[in-house]
Amino acid sequence: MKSQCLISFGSNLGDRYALIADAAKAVADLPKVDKLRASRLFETPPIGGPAGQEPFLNAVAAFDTMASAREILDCLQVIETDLGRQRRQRWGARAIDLDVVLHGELVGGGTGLIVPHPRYTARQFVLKPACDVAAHYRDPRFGWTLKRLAEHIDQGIPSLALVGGDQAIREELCLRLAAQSGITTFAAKPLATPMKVVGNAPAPIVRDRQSVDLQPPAQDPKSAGKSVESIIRPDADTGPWVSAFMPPLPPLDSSETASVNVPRLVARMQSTTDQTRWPAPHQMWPAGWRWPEYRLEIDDLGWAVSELASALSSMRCPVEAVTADGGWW
Ligand code: A4P
Ligand code: MG
Repeated sequence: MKSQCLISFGSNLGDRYALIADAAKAVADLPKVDKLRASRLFETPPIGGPAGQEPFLNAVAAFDTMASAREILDCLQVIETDLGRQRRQRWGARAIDLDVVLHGELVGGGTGLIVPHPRYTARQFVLKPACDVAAHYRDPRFGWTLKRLAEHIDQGIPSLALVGGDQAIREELCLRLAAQSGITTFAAKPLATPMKVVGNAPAPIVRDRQSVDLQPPAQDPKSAGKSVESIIRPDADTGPWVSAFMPPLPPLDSSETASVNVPRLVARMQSTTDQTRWPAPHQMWPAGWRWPEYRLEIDDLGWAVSELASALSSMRCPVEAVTADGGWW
């Protein structure tokens, strides 16, 4: 079956223009790649990874293919090697990085492959180029077009709601983020109304959304900015935030989705080890979810904290076009 495939290019080492152009030519020449369209080239500051890296050139390409995602990744890795890619350090400077972002309706992958790419939803250096050539492609997990996703990430405040894992780990991540990066975090959702005992059973908990989640700031947001809070009440000056719980989400068709107290992404936590690195897709992405996701591995909490901070940075990083069109290759 023919699939629409989206791949990303990144280079911040060596002759970036030549490397990225050679990579695009090599992909377009693959026997099962049809009608390749490249985005413009963009320059972006490095997000995450070791300090002192040069800026990236980033781009994407969309094409039709009869090849599986695995076959495409295998080909991309051969091209990376041919162009001199050396893997010294995760997120280290690289001559060329080629990732599979989307492959038709595929959700999952296998050993060494996850599609959709687990981090692309937060990255304007992927989403902005993608709007050049694949604005209408949809993420198969939550059904949004890439154009809508790019606009959504650009609205409100860069923010993530942690889900999955256990509450203690979510709170630990929030504490470390607040301490290490000064990011505003919201730790635990309080109950709006204390439980009342009726006979032997607790009465249902009534949550008043207006008063619990949307109330205006009761204190100077700047003093709240560096601490772990218990309810979500940022204002436009608060800066990026992370919550250890899922706040109520507005209807998808309402303008409230752009609000400062609505998380841009749900960060779904995945506890993995080398033995269980690639769990079944249904474990990663339960059905029925309609909000855009970021997949976060939490087997190394130190790494997870830096990845969350990087995800927030990548939502608003400068992404400047350096070519007028996609003809650079
Ligand atoms: N892998 C799993 N799924 C995929 C997929 N969908 N596409 C595996 C490609 N590879 C996938 O990748 C590590 C392993 O991921 C591979 O062995 C592959 O089997 P890698 O390319 O060897 O190493 P990496 O790129 O350092 O790691 P990672 O975690 O993939 O990094 P990312 O997420 O690609 O981020 N800032 C800017 N401005 N521009 C960038 O392009 N890129 C990164 C790297 C960080 N900061 C950046 C940029
Ligand atoms: Mg990669």
